[in-house]
Amino acid sequence: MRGARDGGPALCPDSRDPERRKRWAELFDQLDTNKDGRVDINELREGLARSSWPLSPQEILREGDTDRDGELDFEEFVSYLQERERKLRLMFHSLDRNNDGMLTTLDLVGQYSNH
Ligand SMILES: [Ca+2]
Ligand SMILES: [Ca+2]
Repeated sequence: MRGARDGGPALCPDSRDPERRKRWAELFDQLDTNKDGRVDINELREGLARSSWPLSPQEILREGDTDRDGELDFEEFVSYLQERERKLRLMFHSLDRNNDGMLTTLDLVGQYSNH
């Protein structure tokens, strides 16, 4: 049975970066307003409206919803962010020319939604 548990999304034990993972879990938790462990398009829309991300919920679902059930579960959400961060990290290195680390990839997540 899925979706009947309470509590937040489970953390993956093989995570290489627990801190980042924790941040993502918090973000997911904020988006998942009805706490069913999934983020649907309405929750995405509301969450994006509260944040400064210039992304459309349709776009996030199209890229992130790998099993096409119309919702993001936590793993899909994390995969989406990881893929996004991977791309952004490449961009980051070109932006952060003096390598002082003052740009954060999460800051950039919302700023480059080019397809
Ligand atoms: Ca939900
Ligand atoms: Ca899904």
